[in-house]
Amino acid sequence: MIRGSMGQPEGLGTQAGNTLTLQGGFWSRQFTGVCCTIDGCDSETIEQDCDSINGTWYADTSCEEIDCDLFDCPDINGDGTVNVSDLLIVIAYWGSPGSPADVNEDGIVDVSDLLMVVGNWGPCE
Ligand SMILES: [Ca+2]
Ligand SMILES: [Ca+2]
Repeated sequence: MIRGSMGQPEGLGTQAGNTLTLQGGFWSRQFTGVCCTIDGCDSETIEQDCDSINGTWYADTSCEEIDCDLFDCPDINGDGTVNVSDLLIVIAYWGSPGSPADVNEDGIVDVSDLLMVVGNWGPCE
């Protein structure tokens, strides 16, 4: 098993699209996601590389489709701080599609959005 020694525990965050395939006896890595960091969006990354630079990785998308600024500061109610108010909005819209609480813009409010709020706790810069 390649995975499991670093990064988030299984079941937390986005694990979809992680692709390690055995081809012709060699492990080949497929670049099927993008990585949002405080510096912006990196295209053609894999999850492990993104984890190593403390980025947030998204499968099967492109930098054109993702707004990384929101990832740096998921301030849902726009008061300049990520705090319990934003957390409560995520909980209030849990499972809802098309909500402003869908901070990672994957179409649903779920644990990924919750983790982004918790992981960016505090004033926006
Ligand atoms: Ca806020
Ligand atoms: Ca989401």
